[in-house]
Formats: sequence, C-alpha cells, structure tokens
Amino acid sequence: MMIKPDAVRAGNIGNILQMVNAAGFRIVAMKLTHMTKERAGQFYAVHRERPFYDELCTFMSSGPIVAAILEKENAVEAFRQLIGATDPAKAEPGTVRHRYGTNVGENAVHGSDSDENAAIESAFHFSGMETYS
Ligand code: DAT
Ligand code: MG
Repeated sequence: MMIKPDAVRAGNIGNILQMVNAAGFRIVAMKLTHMTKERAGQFYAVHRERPFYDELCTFMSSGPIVAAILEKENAVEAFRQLIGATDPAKAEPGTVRHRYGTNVGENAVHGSDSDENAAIESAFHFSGMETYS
C-alpha cells in the first residue's frame, strides 16, 4: 500500500494506519519516502497510455508518501474493500477513500490489484532486509 501525498499533507497517516490495523492487516515493512516524478512514472508504468498519467506522476511525486507491505489472508481483495472505489465520491461510507480522499486523482491511498503486482510493488519499495515476517 501507499499513503499518497494528499493524505500525508493532510495529517492522515495515523488515521489511515489505525484503519489498516483495525481491519486486521499485519505490517511487514513500512517507510516514509518521496518518489521523484521519474520513479512515480516507473511505479505506474501500466497506466503510461492513460490520459491522466502525467497528472498522476506529478501528484505522486508532489510530496512524501508512506509505503508499506501488508499481510492478511486474501489481502489484495480485503485491502481494496477497506479503501473503497478509486473515486472517493463513489466509495462506500466507512472506507478510507470515502473518509480521506478528495477526488479521483487525489484519493489518499494506493492498493495493489493482484498478488502478482503486490509482489512487484513490494520489491519496488523495499529490499529483503527491510521486510519483517
Ligand atoms: P486504483 O488506484 O483504484 O487501483 P487505477 O489503478 O485505475 O485505480 O488508477 C491508478 C490511479 O490513477 C488512481 O488511484 C488515481 C489515478 N486515476 C485513475 N483514474 C483517474 C482519472 N480518471 N483521472 C485522474 N486520475 C485518475
Ligand atoms: Mg490500480
């Protein structure tokens, strides 16, 4: 997962981590980091052809983020349930994006969309020595 620059700026790191813990996720790795625009571009390379790609990379490099690796049974689906729809206006009440997101671009958190991408994204942010099982 990532806590995006909007949520870090708004002082919502603690509130979001509280929701993550309450939902039963175990934190395996975590850091505060600031991606360059180039690095954000690598992270979101699958969206390279989308019209919002440049805006997304500019936003994701606009300030520090919190990156974390989370563990739970069926974690990818469970986390997407917790965060809600991409557009905070469409996210269910009680979800992270409904509470802390602003709009479809500035939506407070990132969650991996598959086990395969979760592994790729974990390796993007963390070395083996930074993860704790
Ligand atoms: P999600 O983050 O829910 O997996 P996604 O993978 O479709 O959503 O898109 C990745 C991010 O790109 C998303 O969190 C915010 C941004 N984004 C998506 N659709 C957008 C749009 N229509 N306008 C601006 N930014 C958008
Ligand atoms: Mg996605």
